[in-house]
Amino acid sequence: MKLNDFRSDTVSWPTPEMRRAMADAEVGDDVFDDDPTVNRLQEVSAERFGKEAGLFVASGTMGNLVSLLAHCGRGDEIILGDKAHTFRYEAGGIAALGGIHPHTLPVQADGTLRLDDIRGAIRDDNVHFPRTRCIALENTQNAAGGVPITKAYTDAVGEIAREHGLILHMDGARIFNAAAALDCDVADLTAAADSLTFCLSKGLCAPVGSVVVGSQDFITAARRARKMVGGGMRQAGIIAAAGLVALDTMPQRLYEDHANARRLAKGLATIPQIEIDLTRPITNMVFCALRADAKLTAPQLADRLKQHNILTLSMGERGFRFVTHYWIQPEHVDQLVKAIAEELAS
Ligand code: TLP
Repeated sequence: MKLNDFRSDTVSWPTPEMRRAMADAEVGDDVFDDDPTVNRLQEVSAERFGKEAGLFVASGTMGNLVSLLAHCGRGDEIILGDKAHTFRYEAGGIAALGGIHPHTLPVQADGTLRLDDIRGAIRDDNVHFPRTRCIALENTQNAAGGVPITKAYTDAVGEIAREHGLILHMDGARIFNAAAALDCDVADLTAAADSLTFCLSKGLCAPVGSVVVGSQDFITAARRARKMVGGGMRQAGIIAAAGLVALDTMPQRLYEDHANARRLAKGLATIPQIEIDLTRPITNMVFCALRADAKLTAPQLADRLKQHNILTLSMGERGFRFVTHYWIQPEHVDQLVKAIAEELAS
C-alpha cells in the first residue's frame, strides 16, 4: 500500500524514466575517471551552474564535507549559520575529520546572516585566533522554513568574501527550489559562490547522489578528499544515470511542489488548533505548531496519522515540518489536512 510521505523530499522515489536510464547506463570505473555516465553528469552539472567542473558524490553531507576539506586546513575557521545543516545535522564532520572550526552566526527569519555579523566575525591576523577561511550559505535555508535566499544577498556576501580573500561555499541542497521560487536561473543565482553542493536525491527525485561544482583546481582537491572519505564509487554511472534524468526533467516542475505546499499551509491555517505563519515565503516545506490547548502532542498526532497511511515528521512536542515532492499530489495534501482536522477534533 502506498504511504503518503511528507517527512522529507529525500523520501521521493526515482521516476520510471530514471529506472530505465539506470538499467541502460553505460558504466566504467569512476575512480579511474572512466565512467562515461558520471563524467557526463559532472559536465552537465558544471555547465548548468556556469562553473568549470563538477564532482559526483554520494550525498549532500559528503558534498559539503569534501568541499570544506578541499577549502580549509586544520584550525581554519568557517563562518556559517547556527541553523545551517552543515553545523547541525552533518555529525560534526568538518570538525571531526577536517579540524575546521565553526563560527556560527544567528540565522535571521528570512534565512540570511546579517552582513554586519559576517564582517564582524572575520578574524584579524593574530596568533591567538583561528584563521577565517570560508563563509558558507544555505539555499534554500531548511531550518528557517525552506526559505529561498536571493541573488542580491548572495552577491553581497560574495563581495565581503572577496574583499577579505575568503571562499564562499554554498550548501545548495535545494538550490533548484530556490531558483524556482525566485523565478531565476541557478547559474545567475549562485554566480558569487566559489563552490556549491546540490542534491539530486531530494526534490529532483533521483535515488542517490549530489554534485559539487566549482573551479577545476577546487574539484581536483575535492576529488582527493572524496577518495579519502571512501567516496570513490566505481561503476557509479548506474546512479548518475538517474541524476542526468533528474536534471533534465525535474527543475522545471518544482513550482508544482511549491503550489502543493501553499495549498497545505492554507489548509492547515483553517484548523483552529494549529499555528502557522502564512506570510512566509514557501518553497516545498511547511512548518507549523500545535497550539498549547491541542489535545495531542506532535508525536502523538504523527502516530495517529500513520493509521491514515500518512507519514509526517514531528519536531519536539508541538512542531511539524511537512515537505512536498513529486509523489505528493493535491489530493494527498487534502487528505492530510482532513486527517489532522479529524484527529485534533475527535
Ligand atoms: N536534509 C534532510 C535531513 O538531514 C534533515 C532533510 O530531510 O531535510 N543540506 C541541506 C540543506 C539538507 O537539508 C540536507 C538533508 C543535506 C544538506 C544533506 O543531504 P544528504 O541527506 O544527502 O546527506
